[in-house]
Amino acid sequence: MTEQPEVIYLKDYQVPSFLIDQTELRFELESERTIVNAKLTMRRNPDCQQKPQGLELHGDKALQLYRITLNEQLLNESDYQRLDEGLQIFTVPDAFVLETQVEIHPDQNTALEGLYRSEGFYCTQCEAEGFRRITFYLDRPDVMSVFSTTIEADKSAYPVMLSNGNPVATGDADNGRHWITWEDPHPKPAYLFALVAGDLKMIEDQYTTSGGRDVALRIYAADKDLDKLDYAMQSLINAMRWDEQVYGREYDLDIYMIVAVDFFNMGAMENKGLNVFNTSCVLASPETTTDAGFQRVEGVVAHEYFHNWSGNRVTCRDWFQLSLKEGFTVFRDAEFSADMNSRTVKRVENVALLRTAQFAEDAGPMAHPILPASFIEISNFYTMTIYEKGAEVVRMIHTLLGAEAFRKGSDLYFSRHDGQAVTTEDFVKAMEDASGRDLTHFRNWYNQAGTPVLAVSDEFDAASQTYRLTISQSCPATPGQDTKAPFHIPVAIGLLDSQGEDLLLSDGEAQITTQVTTQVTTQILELHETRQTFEFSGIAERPVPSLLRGFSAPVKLNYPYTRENLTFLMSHDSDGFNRWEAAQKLGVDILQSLIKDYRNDKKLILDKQLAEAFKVVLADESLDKAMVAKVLTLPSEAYLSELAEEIDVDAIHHVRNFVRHQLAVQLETQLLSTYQACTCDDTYSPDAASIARRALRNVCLGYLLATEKQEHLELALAQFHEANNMTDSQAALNIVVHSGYQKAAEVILEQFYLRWSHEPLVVNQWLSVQASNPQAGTLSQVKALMQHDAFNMRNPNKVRSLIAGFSALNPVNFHALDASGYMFLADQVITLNNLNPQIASRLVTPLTRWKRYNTERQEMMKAQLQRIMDSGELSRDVFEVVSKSLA
Ligand code: 0A1
Ligand code: ZN
Repeated sequence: MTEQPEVIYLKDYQVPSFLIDQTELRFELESERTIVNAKLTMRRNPDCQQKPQGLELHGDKALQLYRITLNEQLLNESDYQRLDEGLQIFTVPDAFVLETQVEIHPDQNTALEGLYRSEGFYCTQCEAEGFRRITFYLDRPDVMSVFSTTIEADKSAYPVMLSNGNPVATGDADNGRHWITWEDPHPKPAYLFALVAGDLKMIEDQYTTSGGRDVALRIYAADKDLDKLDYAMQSLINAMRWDEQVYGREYDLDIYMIVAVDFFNMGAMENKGLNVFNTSCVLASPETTTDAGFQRVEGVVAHEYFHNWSGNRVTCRDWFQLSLKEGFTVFRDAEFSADMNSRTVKRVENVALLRTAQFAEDAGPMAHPILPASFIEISNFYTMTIYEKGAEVVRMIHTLLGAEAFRKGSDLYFSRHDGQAVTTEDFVKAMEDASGRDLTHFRNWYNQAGTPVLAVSDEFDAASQTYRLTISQSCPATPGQDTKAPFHIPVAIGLLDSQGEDLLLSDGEAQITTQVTTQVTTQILELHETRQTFEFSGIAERPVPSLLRGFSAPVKLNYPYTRENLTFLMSHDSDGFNRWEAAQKLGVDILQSLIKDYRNDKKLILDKQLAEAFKVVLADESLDKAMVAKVLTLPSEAYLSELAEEIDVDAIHHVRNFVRHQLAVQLETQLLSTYQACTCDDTYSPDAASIARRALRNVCLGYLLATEKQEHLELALAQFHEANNMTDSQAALNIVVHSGYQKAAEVILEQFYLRWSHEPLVVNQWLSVQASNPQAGTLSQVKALMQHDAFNMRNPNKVRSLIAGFSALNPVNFHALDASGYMFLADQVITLNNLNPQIASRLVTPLTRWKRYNTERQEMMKAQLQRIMDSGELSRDVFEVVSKSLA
């Protein structure tokens, strides 16, 4: 905690002065304290020009230092000094062994960084800079060391003791204690270190890699959760196979372990050979987990597994390079999920997330390029930009190079940099070298923040049968970057004739590489300039353009589509993503004009086109039900807010509800018959077809309740009571509660809690259904729930469910004009600033977006940011976000 924290700049990067070849750790876990002995075999870094006399190690203030020896000589206080956040030893030789002994207090660690306790278990979280809370070290990713870890603890309370690598020795000690030594042969940075100890149970399976290595797969959890681990295991095996098939990557140790813990700041962590997971990303059972939950488990298990290559074998030189591992790994896990499920549905979900959360971040005070130039607290940079936009940038390279050259590029990247800590530049260079493509201009994506905006216009010349598309690009200013150079943007397009058939286009790329003109239906236009015109010849009639197919670049695209164009594309576009996109655009267009009417006190009348288009979609049994569900879902309030010049929360909420009501009334018969057609009492399975059926059924149920007819409430209540799976019962609960049937809501909320109070993850859903309720009175309910047994301010999952559930997912209540929502959030941020800075700084996000609202709300939001600022000593995490928001 500090008043004016230091800003760290990428331009100041220097190689480390010392290296650590070997790290030997010994943990003595005791009830009140833990003793950590560290033996570091160190030497000067030959690549470092400077030859400092002394050595500086990172180390948290809270480390209680007992002793230091250098080459077995005990140092005394004149040989070293404690620094604000480290330790300086005044003189060291060129090569030496340094031993330290410190005491730490995992029980008191509420920040959940370093070694801490989660319920009965000890566990660690070292990324990004948690290792320095365990011992003095060179806690930076470019210092890679071989680790050996010995853990000693009480045998009955901590029968299982895990660390990275392989167990090499174990034995009993005095006083009912035991010990184990683990050795990890792969040099790794400290952020990939992990330790777990507790009364854990596990399931085990086995995988033989394509190269013939037998790998034991173990997933550990509390005894009561042992029955919820099978899906994660199957997902892990699928991910291992997929990475061999698609990227040629094999696993490299004899054991792969995953441990589920209740208290965790993020989703999961890719520690070498010993992933630590938030229970929310590993436990899955039909009774307790929704379809979205199952898919999250599959995606996160794969994500952490894929990090073994993209992150662990090849890691980051410094934390500015975070997107090197995260962007690439998100791209890899998204492609895996697309291959395991429906590719189009996965893409639609990703893009919806990107366009709401990431675009908003890129337009806000914390906007940063995927390769940031500076930070105060690196934990604040585990962002949608680093992860999701980073993945989009890798996806664009894939699009530009094609699958084959991209694979050559990734092979080259992995072989060239195996065992190294590298930069995003190294990644792009490998892609260039393997493919022969020049990505010089493309590199702007790494250094420039902001979402580019494309304006597209077209003209058709019937006489010469020529069609021209003119695309202009611009990018709004972001903090510290007033002007932007143009980006290199791949725009995938198709042209539809009046029958809805794709026209054949010549593929420019193929022409260049093979001198043969191939005909394709989707062409990648490469935009480099601020304004470029692309010409298509041999076009007999004016086509309807299908633009940015598959969302080929993370941009906003404007083209003056008529509503007729959009309904035409909804039913004819051969690109599944763009069929959905056409529906979204139609919805946005209609909603935006109604929002304008509402703000001008005009009577709201819904254009018939939307109901007609939805009717066609509902009637078409050939369509994928998951896509029907997506198409029928109106653009979210978050997306409408993102698109608005000034966000009018109440107008958006009111108008969206009005449209839902109108659609529900007009399509009631079709919705009801689709609902019934999708009803079946099979045993639960999280396969794509079953998920699709449930998704469509629950979208229909949501609309039916919007009719406000009692009979449909009965339908929802019946579904709630009869469901054999959490997806259907939670959907019914959510719909009833959010539709304002207060009495019925109270009854089923109570029943739900009584049934599930022993399942923390289900209770979290119960909290968030209530927190996100748009009905009046929610804030008092949220405040009451903070006193409930179900809530615990020290558990990030509870905080996310209840507090973020309110502030981030309940715009009408959070933005109440009496500022009550803003004051509530500021109070919680101030409390959490002391308990868990990472969670506090994430929580503050909705307040940071104050510029997007009218002046009245702006003033109230700023006042609460200022109150946080003035509330006392702020953590670096909260200081950075709040000060940048007020700047
Ligand atoms: N590297 C992990 C995410 C992660 C990041 C930071 C953490 O603590 C500050 C924890 C986990 C991943 O990408 O899955
Ligand atoms: Zn990751």
